[in-house]
Amino acid sequence: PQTVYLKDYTPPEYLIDQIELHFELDEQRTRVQARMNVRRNPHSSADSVALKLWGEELQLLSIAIDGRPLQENEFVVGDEALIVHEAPQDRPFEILIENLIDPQANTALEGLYLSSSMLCTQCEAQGFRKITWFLDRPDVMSRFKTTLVADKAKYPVLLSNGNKTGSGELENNRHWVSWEDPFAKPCYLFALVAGQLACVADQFVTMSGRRIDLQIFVEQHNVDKCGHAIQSLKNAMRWDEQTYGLEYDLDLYMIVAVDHFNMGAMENKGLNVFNTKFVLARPDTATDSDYEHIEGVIGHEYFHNWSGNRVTCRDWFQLSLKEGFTVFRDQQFSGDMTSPAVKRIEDVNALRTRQFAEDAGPLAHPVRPEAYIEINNFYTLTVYEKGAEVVRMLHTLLGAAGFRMGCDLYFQRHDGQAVTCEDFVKALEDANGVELGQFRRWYSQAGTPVVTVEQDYDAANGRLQLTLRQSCPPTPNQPVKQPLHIPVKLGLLNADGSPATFEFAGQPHTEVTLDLTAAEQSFNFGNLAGKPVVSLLRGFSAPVTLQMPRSLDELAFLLSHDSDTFNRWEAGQQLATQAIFQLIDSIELGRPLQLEPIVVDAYRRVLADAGGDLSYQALLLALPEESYLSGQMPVIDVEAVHQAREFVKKTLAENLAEQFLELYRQYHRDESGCFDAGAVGRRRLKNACLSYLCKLETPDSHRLAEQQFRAARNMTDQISALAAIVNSRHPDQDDCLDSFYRQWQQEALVIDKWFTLQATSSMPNTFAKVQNLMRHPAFDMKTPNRVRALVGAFSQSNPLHFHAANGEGYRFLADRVIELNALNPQIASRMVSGLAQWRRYDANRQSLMKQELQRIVATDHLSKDVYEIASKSLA
Ligand code: HT7
Ligand code: ZN
Repeated sequence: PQTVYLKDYTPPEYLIDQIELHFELDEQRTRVQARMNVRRNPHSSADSVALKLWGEELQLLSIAIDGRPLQENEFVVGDEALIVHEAPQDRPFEILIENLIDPQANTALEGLYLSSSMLCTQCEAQGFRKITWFLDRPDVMSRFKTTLVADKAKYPVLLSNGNKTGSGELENNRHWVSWEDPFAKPCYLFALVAGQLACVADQFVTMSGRRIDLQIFVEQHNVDKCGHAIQSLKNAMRWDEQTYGLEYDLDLYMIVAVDHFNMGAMENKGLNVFNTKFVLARPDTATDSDYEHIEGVIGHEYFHNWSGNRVTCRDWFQLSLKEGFTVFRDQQFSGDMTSPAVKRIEDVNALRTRQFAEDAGPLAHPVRPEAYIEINNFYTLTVYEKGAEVVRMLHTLLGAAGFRMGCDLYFQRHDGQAVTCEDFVKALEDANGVELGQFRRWYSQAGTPVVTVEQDYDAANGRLQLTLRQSCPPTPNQPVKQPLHIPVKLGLLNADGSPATFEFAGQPHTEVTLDLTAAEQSFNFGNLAGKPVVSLLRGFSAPVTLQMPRSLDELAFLLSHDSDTFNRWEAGQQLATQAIFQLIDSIELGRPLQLEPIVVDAYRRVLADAGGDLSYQALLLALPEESYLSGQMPVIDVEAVHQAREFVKKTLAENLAEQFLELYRQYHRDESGCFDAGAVGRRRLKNACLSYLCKLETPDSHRLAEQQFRAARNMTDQISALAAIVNSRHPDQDDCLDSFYRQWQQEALVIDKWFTLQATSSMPNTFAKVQNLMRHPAFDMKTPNRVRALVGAFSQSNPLHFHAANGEGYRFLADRVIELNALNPQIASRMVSGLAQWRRYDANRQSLMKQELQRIVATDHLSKDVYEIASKSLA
């Protein structure tokens, strides 16, 4: 397969100013007519007279230029494109193409496909070429007019981008609806939907007083699960006005929820298509976290209307321009809607466990990649989450007001254009009169930098010197790294835990942001009354690994006193991490296990501090995840990590059983349907206590979990109790799982949870259960949510069983990847990631994982998607 390089970018040779699309919709034979106004691009210096239009899996019916049908020798149709040998050069011209497509055969879910009984499209990144031949690249922006014709009974609702301009009846029970989008857009933002859909409607009045119709389309049985999504949309619209001064631009905003979707949602102009998972919620079917994710994803897609749609990407290497920026915006939004402290910790936790692993492995790439075989493989944690961290650092360096001025200039300067990450940074520079030259390296350099710290305290003069050193390990094709511009937020604590005031650069401060730009740099802080405790990288001000040796005492002190909520949590994580690593050493040396009393005391204090934000308190109680701990080991030992972490959890439960039970009782009440921060926090804290208590494996703790499971009237309490049951030796485990299945068998999203709970259980026999679940009538390889719930959850969130030393987990995953490759290459390639980190394990596992990757690469008819990930993993 061919590699595409950023360095080879050239402007398009032709432009398409307008396209009129006419669809005769049918499940197996949809007829597409595309009438395009084409002209030579005055900014292209190419001199070929040929016109190449991308298209795949299409059946051509006719092609004409300016009304004249083309002869067979005037064009050629290949697997990937249609080439007109000589297109008119001296004038704009019209091409009319007619073709057929088969939505029912489309299991890859890109282009036009059938989801349940609904027809819908997914065009990002390059799905439009599966609809008709076109200049399918984001820097070709066209105005779209779309007419949909379909059977009225099967497809009473016919939607596309923009505003509805007409509709009517036809013979044979058919009807038509036409749509026009006044904003020029790249074809990846095109969408159509047809189906028997119910509409939940509302309105929003913008800051300038315009009334916008909001419509969510779902299957009839889901109408009662749209309230939260519509409220989230209104919250997002208001927030973007207040925070960025950005107003919605059409009169109508539509969201359609579909069962079959490769990702979370898609920001098509005026017509978002969503995975049902990120729309539907009712207190008894969705957890508090589901409610938060829905609000976040609804916000994310809405924010794309400016950061992505009005200002779009010049080419796909610039993907983070829209995705990194929009993730940053959705993170800000979610923080403002819930708790900024909790949201920040959750985001950093995900980044460090998952993106850091990507950045340290064979698939590492810069936020702005330089080469790809299949662009769908670059919708990665690096482009999205690290990209958001890069934007966050710009926000930190410029301050909130400076960042806003930069964004204003960016949107004003580039409205209606397809631009680059460079254009974004330049707008921020120009608006603030600053120079961000070195900062740009964050876009081009892969890998997670490591920052080390050396402290030198001069007691006689009350001065502290910190020497910071940065380095970055080699990544594929980047053996040597340049120093980055790293903002490091710092505060100092007095011996009594209060914030210290100190002198830095001649001024008194309680907090500063240091600009670390050199490989090694020293910073001096004066006017100190005594030796302070340093709180560094506050708020996780840069996506780096901070190596700062600390004693358990110092960590316990910071856990009690740091005024920075992120660093307080981080101190607790490091305390637990150090304790777990001591135990891993003992396991490997065959010594008895013992938990340091200081750790128990620290958690006792966390339990006692019941004031304030209970969601935050629950996070303080959560031990670092196994995957995060594994990421810190030179050679991952999955069994030792699991055993040591379980030991800590059980020991804390034994020593603090009374406190856990007391807090559980204090906050155990039925507040189903209530989603304010207080109720959510009470549920989180109570369920964290239950999870500890169940480690006791006593009849009392089993009873507590089962009572909560059976009495719960909200999904958070029900699934938390079931998780505690499934991860313990509870005698009624199977009965609870069966009764949950019977209760929820009509609710696909709840059944996904049922699959995931079983796939992620740490109990023995899990692999056999997973194999049985593959044969369950509710399992379906053509439904991405199901595949993620079972195969994805097992291979990515059950390290203990997936990495079984006999290789059965690896073989299982490779078999699934090979099956999926023929059905849905995007989903197949995402599943390969379970094997990509093979170099991190012992020799036996390395060889077993490699063998499976080699088997995948040797498969006939391998998709570009899977080939790229599997072959790069082996390289
Ligand atoms: N911009 C959207 C990306 C997306 C996508 C990409 C490839 C294949 C399928 C897809 N579905 C959605 C989602 C987003 O980031 O908002
Ligand atoms: Zn996005």
